[in-house]
Amino acid sequence: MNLYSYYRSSAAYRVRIALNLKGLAYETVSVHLTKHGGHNRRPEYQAVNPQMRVPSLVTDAGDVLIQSLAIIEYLEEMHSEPPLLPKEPLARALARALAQVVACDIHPLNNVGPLRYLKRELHQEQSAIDAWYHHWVIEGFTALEALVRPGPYACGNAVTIADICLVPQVYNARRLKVPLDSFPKIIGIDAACLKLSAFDRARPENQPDAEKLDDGASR
Ligand SMILES: N[C@@H](CCC(=O)N[C@@H](CS)C(=O)NCC(=O)O)C(=O)O
Repeated sequence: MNLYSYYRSSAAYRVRIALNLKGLAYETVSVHLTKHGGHNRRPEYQAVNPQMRVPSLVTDAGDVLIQSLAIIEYLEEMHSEPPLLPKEPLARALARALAQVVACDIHPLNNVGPLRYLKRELHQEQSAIDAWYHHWVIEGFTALEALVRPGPYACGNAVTIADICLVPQVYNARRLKVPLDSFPKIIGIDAACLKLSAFDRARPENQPDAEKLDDGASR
């Protein structure tokens, strides 16, 4: 399989974790999101994913999947072990809900496109954009801190899709210097997950396209 990814993309980071947890081999195809206005905007990538975002996963049969949560659910349906969703329906709903707090409510507001729009079209100062970023992370994390189960993971003693979404969002929050002292449970879950090789290998700094530069331009 080929994963169109960018080392710092938290949506791609989610899929890397899921692939690693499932023990599925894949090749990284790097799509730089900031160089030359974003290589994701090139026609060759638009032909892969008309939405021009990462991640996209191309299966061995050549099928293209987009949207990290849809890709993760596809992997779950094709490769049941280890499960990324609890068996019991209420617990499954909670795992999906926690994942969606990150993927549907925090991340879209702090994504590359909206932040660029605030800067370039609405002419906001960087300090206002940073305040916006911090606000939505803190609001979402406050809810998650109340919702997570006694650890070590977000839904108890097994890793789920909730952890897969949470860890990349914590990475982004740290990179953008959001104060996390009020979220001890989230910090504990992040630390427990990062002890697992599947999470560690998916970290941005462990990707083939990792860069040292941090221009704050891509989330
Ligand atoms: N909801 C999508 C979000 C994908 C997404 O927005 N990816 C960002 C990077 S984290 C991206 O490719 N942005 C490029 C752009 O907006 O130009 C998912 O979960 O896959």
